[in-house]
Amino acid sequence: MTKALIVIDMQRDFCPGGLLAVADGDGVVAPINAMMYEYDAVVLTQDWHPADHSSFADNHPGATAFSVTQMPYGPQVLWPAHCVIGTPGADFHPGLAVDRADLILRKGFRAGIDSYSAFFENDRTTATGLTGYLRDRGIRDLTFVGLAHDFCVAWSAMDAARLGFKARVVEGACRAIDLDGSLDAARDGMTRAGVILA
Ligand code: VGL
Ligand code: ZN
Repeated sequence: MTKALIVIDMQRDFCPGGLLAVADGDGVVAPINAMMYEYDAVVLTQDWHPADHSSFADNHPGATAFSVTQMPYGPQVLWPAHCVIGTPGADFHPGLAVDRADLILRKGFRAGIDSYSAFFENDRTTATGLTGYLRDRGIRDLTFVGLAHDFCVAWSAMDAARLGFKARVVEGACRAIDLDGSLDAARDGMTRAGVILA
């Protein structure tokens, strides 16, 4: 079976010193680079938001970061501004072996809707196009790594399993935000969706 490594959001803003830093986020760069050689295809995702993005707390007067608001498509965590298009924080971590990637998929570029998953935006219906790309290449076996374990990695892996891909998360090559038990909840959700946690 053709196998792909899907590297989620390994960007400066999710690493120490970034605007939405995940603890030890940069600690997974070296293991991910090493894993890239074991796959037939490598896909990188890139969180890619306009400055007026509706997931940013700053764009909701009076709201604090990490609170939850109601969006037309459901509940949405309000984040500190991060991965703004064209800023250094949106760049990949400088140590990531970006040249090994076949595809770089950007997500979250619509101001009115966030996109944790690499497959569907947070309304759960707007497709990013990744499903078609993988199916057209005959890729059915997916391994997920990157940031953040409990948000974009988990949502991507759960969607992959629901779409009928073989979906595996290598937890040692992920780091979590862990907001109010979100890592345990994400692990639970992934297991129930049929994702293999390795
Ligand atoms: C992510 C929150 C907001 C992630 C992206 O990559 O997990 N989390 N945007
Ligand atoms: Zn984001």
